[in-house]
Amino acid sequence: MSFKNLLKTSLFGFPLESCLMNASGVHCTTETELNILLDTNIGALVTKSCTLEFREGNPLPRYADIPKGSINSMGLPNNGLRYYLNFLEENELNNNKLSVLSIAGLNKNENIELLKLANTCKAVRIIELNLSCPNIAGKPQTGYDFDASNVLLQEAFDLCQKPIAVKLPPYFDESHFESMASVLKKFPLAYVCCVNSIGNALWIDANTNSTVIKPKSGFGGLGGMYIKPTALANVRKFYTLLEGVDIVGCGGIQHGLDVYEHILCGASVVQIGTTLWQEGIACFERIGNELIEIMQQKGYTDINQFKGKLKEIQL
Ligand code: RRO
Repeated sequence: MSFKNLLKTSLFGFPLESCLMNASGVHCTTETELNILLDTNIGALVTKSCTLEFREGNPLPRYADIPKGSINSMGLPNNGLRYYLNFLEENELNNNKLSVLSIAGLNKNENIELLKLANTCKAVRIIELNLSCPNIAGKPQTGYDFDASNVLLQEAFDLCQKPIAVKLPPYFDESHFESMASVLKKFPLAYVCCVNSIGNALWIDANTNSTVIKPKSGFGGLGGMYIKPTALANVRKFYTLLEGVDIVGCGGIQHGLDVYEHILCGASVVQIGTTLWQEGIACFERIGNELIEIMQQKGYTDINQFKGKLKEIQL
């Protein structure tokens, strides 16, 4: 057996060669970037969240590396739905990866239009509905409004026969985990991805007394190591509250050990954002090998042997 087999998993019944994939927004906006991902040792890929039409996004600089992560206020720059449907159609038959379409309408009506169009495209296998873009001035994140999430999901499942997944913002309060879980339980979701960046963070450069990104007065989504504990808590909470639903972990994955911890909390697959941005596609091979080494040390031959098996400390 090849060691690579250790990374095998499945997502909504789709068998995947690896539990690693990109996070939407990183290395997936252009066809060139997406084609490179197709040639990479990952199990699935997801396209940049899209709107109906091309969007330029927010003014530059809108992304900054910071000591243990990143801050961004990209503002949903994307090439429009048709572009990503074309990519999926062109690659429908010639790849062995699950390609996921991410959508992020600026309002409910746009999300409904996106879903209607995606529903008619044979090449769309899973739609990741982004309920958590933190970077559009004046547009609150749908995932923080439980009633609006419920209404949107109800309409989405009424009109769309394709499998639908959600990308959630991070939650920080017990009651919010429960409120969102009670909404999500009503729908046969393909997966739940926890978490998007922590919105509206502010990183400053004290040398210049200024913000490090320009749009939204320097406020943006925080990613990287800063958010791993929050991401793990969200993965764990939704794994336990939504029994049987696949959880995709995202947040703070830099090493194989971070993937191991996400899986221990219940993730079936993990998405890598900041590290992919900073290191490029080589991160998948490195992180995969690090995870294999941990699994071998612990005697695991399959991620299902430790998935969700986090224990409470015993004194
Ligand atoms: O494009 C963005 O500003 C963005 C999006 Br859509 C998202 O979902 N998460 C993020 O950190 N940035």
